[in-house]
Amino acid sequence: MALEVLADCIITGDGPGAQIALRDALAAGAKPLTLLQDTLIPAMGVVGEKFGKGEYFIPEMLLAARAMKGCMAILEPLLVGIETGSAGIVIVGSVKGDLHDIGKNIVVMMLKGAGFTVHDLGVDVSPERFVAAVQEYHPQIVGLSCLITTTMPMMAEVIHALESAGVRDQVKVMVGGAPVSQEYAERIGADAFAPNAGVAAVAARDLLS
Ligand code: B1M
Repeated sequence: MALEVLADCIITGDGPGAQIALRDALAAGAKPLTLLQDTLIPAMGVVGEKFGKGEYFIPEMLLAARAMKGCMAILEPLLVGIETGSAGIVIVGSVKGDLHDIGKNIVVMMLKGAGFTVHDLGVDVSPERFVAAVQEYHPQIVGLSCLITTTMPMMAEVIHALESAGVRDQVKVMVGGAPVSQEYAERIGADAFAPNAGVAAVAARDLLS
């Protein structure tokens, strides 16, 4: 019941209600990762469907996103745990032109939970900023997130910028986001594709093994 209320609060953009339902579910013994994967993420999918059908507009999407972020703030300390950041260094960002960050933030959480030190560059990150961050943080992995088909080519632009700056062979590039596929990742010369945050953490470890 609490789970239905939680999903409904996300879909209707009721942030305070979502946080109460989430805390109730946690108190009843629900696992943080299960709540994220089985309730919160699918609820955002419903929001997307409603937007796609013309039932929701930007304000409803923003309210749902805010409710989701409130819940993620509660879950983050539970998911990240006490790993020390010894697995490697990753920089992550949503590519230029893309303001979606919920999925990217979940990837950041899961990478931290898997022991990586993560530098989150935020959203609308230009290829030049990715290059500068490689030079500043010396990561082993560059993570690119993209949610809209029109910003997908920006992933290839980032890889091109890394090549032009002479740092492409110093890093592995991992790409993800709803419109991205394994085939697209291979086409643009990325080293890994992850369809979700859980796979992203495993793929990051695989890239460095
Ligand atoms: Co936007 N939006 N949006 N939106 N939005 C989508 C993506 C859309 C599919 C909705 C739809 O039409 N049904 C559609 C894109 C269509 C397309 O590309 N063809 C769309 C559109 C069109 C737009 C605007 C253009 C709308 C407009 O202005 N007319 C606009 C674009 C703004 C911009 O970026 N320049 C826009 C704006 C917004 C809001 C700002 C209102 C808000 C974002 C708020 C925010 O993120 N802070 C928003 C939202 C909320 C959505 C939907 C509803 C939900 C996205 C989300 O958070 N999903 C979305 C519909 C949908 O996804 N079904 C939609 C939940 C999240 C957990 O999943 O992000 O896929 P996801 O992340 C997953 C995986 O993809 C993967 O792991 C994550 C967790 O498991 N993953 C990675 C993600 N990044 C990864 C990186 C990795 C590895 C895995 O390695 C580095």
